[in-house]
Amino acid sequence: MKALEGVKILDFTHVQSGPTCTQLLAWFGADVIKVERPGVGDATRKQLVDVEGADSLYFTMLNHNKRSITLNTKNETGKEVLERLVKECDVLVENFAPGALDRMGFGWERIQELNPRMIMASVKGFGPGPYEDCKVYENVAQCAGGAASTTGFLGNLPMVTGAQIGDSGTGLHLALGIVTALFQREKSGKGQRVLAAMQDGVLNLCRVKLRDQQRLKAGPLKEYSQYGEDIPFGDATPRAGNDSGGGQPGRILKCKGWQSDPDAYTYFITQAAVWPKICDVIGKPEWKDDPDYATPPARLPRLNEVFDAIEEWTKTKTKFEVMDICNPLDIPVGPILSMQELAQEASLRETGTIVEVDHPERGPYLSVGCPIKLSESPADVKRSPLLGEHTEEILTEVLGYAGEELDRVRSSGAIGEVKQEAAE
Ligand code: CAO
Repeated sequence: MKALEGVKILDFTHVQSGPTCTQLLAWFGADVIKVERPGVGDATRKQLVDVEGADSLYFTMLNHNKRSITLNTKNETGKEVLERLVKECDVLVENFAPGALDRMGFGWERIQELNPRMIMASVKGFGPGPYEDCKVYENVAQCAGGAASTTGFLGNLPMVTGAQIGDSGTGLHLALGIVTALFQREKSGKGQRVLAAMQDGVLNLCRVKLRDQQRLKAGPLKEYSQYGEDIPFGDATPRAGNDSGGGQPGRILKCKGWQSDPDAYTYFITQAAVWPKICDVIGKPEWKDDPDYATPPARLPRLNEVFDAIEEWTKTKTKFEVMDICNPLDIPVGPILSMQELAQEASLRETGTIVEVDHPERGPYLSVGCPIKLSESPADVKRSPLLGEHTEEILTEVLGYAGEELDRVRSSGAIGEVKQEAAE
């Protein structure tokens, strides 16, 4: 038995933010029914195509363990099928542009009329306010949520990160909102609206930068490298390069091979508790008792010098040797791992964090499995559905269409072309 077994999700999501949310719910055992436009489907099916004629990795890696029904929700019969889906499901998840569901005739009031227990969950770019009608993609959210202004190096352009904190990050927030609303429904018997705005999600993940914004009033941010470099602070939290975000200074340092390998680096944290061990490892035992280096406040104006000395040592070791030497001493370090290295990492394969999935159109491919492990509800990753693969099955088994009524839906144009293999 899976944690969310019995929960039916009407999945109206597309692209990345919404699909990451419903994929998580599917991994926890929910029955996720993805509604897609006949003949077209989620636009990502045909974006960044690497195998001609096959669903893209963009799509397959975000839509595991779901069922797909094709349905034109602007067609009268399509609307009728959608109404039955709304009555049958527990949660409707959507990330359409603002207003699209209302234009379709399925705004919150109509949904409540059809099913008062329905939880209606939405990703939008912005919450209520001046930008609520805007369409938003990942990098717009990173910029509007405070990530870009605080990422990158001082004096250089704002920078977006590779981690999809706007899309996948908001999907995660929405998933938490949905299971919380389901929990509340157990007691109240009522559905509710759940909104995760991408700007809010990114800002939540940038919480420490709003902390620093307020600390600026009390003087310069001493753990930022620019403090030791005598560069004055302005009015807003600055970009901090690779400085660590907390009270234990850290940097990315070169390791052996850095001249030719773009990822031959380690992250090195000068945690106060292990400072004496760091001094011994890097061959600076005299720093242990030197008042200029012995305490964290004394080191703050000298971080460049400190990290230069550590880097002289890390440059003589590979990033894995740094890990092997520092770990037993409790010195927190971490190798910069490339996607190539992560894809081959045996321990990630063993835990199911990296999985190989087979797909009828494209053959085997790698994906990231469920990153949250439940001991009583393990997630087994199943391939994403082909467009409309489960249309017949959902019409008949979930919605109970049969006989003439089923024929009427089939011939209405609402579900598009009926694929023979799907019908069988
Ligand atoms: N049958 C009939 N029509 C359908 C349909 C179906 N099964 N599914 C979708 N449609 C229609 C919608 O009703 C909408 O029609 P109208 O514009 O006439 O109301 C239309 O398809 C397009 O939907 P959309 O506006 O959501 O899609 P888009 O490609 O224009 O915009 C995006 C994409 C992502 C910018 C927008 O959906 C958005 O801002 N979403 C919220 C924020 C978000 O999630 N962004 C992250 C996306 S991942 O980077």
